[in-house]
Amino acid sequence: MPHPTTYRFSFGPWNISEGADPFGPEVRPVTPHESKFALYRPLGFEGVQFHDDDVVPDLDAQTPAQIAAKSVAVAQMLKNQGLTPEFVAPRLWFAPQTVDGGYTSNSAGDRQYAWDRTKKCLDIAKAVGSKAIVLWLAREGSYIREAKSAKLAYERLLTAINQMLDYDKSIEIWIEPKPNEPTDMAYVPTAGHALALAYASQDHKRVKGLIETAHALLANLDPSDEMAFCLAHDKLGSVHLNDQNGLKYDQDKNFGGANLRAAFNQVLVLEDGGYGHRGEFIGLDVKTMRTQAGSPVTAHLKNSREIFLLLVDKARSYDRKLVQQLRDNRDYEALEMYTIRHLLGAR
Ligand code: 3MF
Ligand code: MG
Repeated sequence: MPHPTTYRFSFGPWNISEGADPFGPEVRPVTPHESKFALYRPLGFEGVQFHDDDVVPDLDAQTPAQIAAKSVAVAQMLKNQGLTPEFVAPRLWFAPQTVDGGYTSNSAGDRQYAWDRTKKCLDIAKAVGSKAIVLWLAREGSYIREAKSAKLAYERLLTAINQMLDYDKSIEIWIEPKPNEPTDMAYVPTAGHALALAYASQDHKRVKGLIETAHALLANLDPSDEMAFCLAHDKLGSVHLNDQNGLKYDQDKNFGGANLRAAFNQVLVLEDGGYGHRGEFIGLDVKTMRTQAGSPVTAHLKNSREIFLLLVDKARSYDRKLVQQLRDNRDYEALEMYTIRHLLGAR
């Protein structure tokens, strides 16, 4: 038996939020980024996930020298706090140039903006010492089918990925698939699409997937299978564990909060797939409930981490011999009952 993995946890500063939603404003005062970083270690987290402008605010208005200086300052702050930058993601969904997508926009000017912004993101990743960037392809899709050529869009995505691999010869690119929201239909909705792009690229070893529970569920897929698919290709760069109650808006609920058994199966796949042995992070992408009092609210992060660790205990005490025997006997009724009893702690 290999040593049990000691998991390392990460989250992004956006996970400590003020509670605004499309129907109402903030309900808590803003917590400045600088004070968020001090919260990581005490909560049991050591990895920080960034958007490019979480590192360098107002990025589009900064000169290269300003970008470099700010990145160095953030790298130093991380060092002082004992934190590791897990990834940096180009925010390609906020600027006026990304209203109809970046890499797949019909406008050559917008595509140029997307590439310029991506280069800044790659520079920032290098400067803060992050080994990966994440592509959550928020607006690379369409609201109506006739709006874009999907074939051309896939070709443009591949070209953009190859340009990134070329621009930075050591960076890894982790694609975070999501089937919809904000677009009606996204071009990279599943792990299968992400890995197909990876294999088509000029250096596939550096292109991987980041699987988010809620995004897989929005695609009506099982998140543990999406993770297993990436693991089978040695291409699970990271995870965004959370939960989702059915096919509705992206909820980012606490891990296991909607479906404990599905959460257990994700933990089982990560455990059995050797995830984390090379320092991969257990990333959480969870949103605090708008109803929660206090500021800053961090209970959802602490709780999701604890739920994960409780499920690791369940995964480690899951009787593999019995499971094998029940599989051999093809007695899935008994296997299901054993699993439920195990999860409920029933004797
Ligand atoms: C959107 C997401 C995003 C991404 C983040 C980093 C706000 O549904 O999940 O979180 O995870 O942009 O890629
Ligand atoms: Mg996410």
